Amino acid sequence: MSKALFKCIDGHTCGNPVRVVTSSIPPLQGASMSEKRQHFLKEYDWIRTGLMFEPRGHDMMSGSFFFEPQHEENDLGILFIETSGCLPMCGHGTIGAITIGIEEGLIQPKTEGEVRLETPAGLVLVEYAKNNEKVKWVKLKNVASYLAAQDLNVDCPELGNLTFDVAYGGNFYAIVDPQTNFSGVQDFTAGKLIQISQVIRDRINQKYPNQFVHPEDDTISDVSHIEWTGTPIHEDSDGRNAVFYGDKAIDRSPCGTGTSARMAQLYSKGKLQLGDTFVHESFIGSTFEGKVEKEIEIGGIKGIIPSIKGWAKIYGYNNISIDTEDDPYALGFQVI
Ligand code: PYC
Repeated sequence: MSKALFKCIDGHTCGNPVRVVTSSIPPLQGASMSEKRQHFLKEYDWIRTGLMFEPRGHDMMSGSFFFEPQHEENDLGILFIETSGCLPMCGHGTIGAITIGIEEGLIQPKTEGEVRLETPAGLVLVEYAKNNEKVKWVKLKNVASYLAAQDLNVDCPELGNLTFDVAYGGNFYAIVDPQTNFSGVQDFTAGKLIQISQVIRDRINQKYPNQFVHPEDDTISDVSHIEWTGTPIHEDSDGRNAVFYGDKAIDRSPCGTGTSARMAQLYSKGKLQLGDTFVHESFIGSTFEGKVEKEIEIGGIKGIIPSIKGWAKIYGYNNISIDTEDDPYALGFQVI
């Protein structure tokens, strides 16, 4: 490899970036998207860092590649690439990638209005609606989501002792609700939340080693995201969150896997019921509509299938090169 060229379609889902890479797709091996994810991380991670990190990306950058499905009844496989690695599942990434894929003719679903999507975290059933050539909304029925642990605690710089729950919604989230030492996201800047999240994520994983492991796929483990909650901006929202991910990012969207984890937590605590909707606000005030679709059991734990509905917009077409011979920053860098 000296100069690799990647055609990309750029967009955003409720404010958070999505970059679908449509050329130079790596020839991944594996019998599932989870196995392909492992192959990518071993052999092709330079593509992720080159396209997601600065100078071609930024702290929040997030993208994906499409693959042929493993099972013929499905429409598509997807691999998420992010500043944080390759997430097993990404909700805003799915809404953005489906919007881009349908509007640009990259996806031809077997049934109009539905996409059966193989993700590394499992099968995700997607619905979408169009208005002429534009996708109006995308709704995904996410993977099984559940409350993994509750009432844990961590010593947080500046704030002191914090109590939190851990829930899974495609990634493991430490969810910090308002309490004596944390009044809620409405009273914090994104910069401050990033600063303290960087420290407590490490402390949580050190204090609770091997405690958060997916019951059906042990390649999915540990708290990767911190979800801070608080008072919504709009009166018709049910909740607001700021999700910290990667090394320096606060999600600009309400976070699909974070909203799924939040609904699983609230369901388990009796604060949401089967069929309830949950309008979740991001740090910038954009919203996803969540719904508790189904109750399920996973690894002996009661959980839910949540759905997440949101919108995305395309804003650009990019031909990006990664020149490892000539560019000292070919593989990208982060300023933390
Ligand atoms: O929407 O699931 C999501 C997500 C994960 C990280 C950023 N967004």
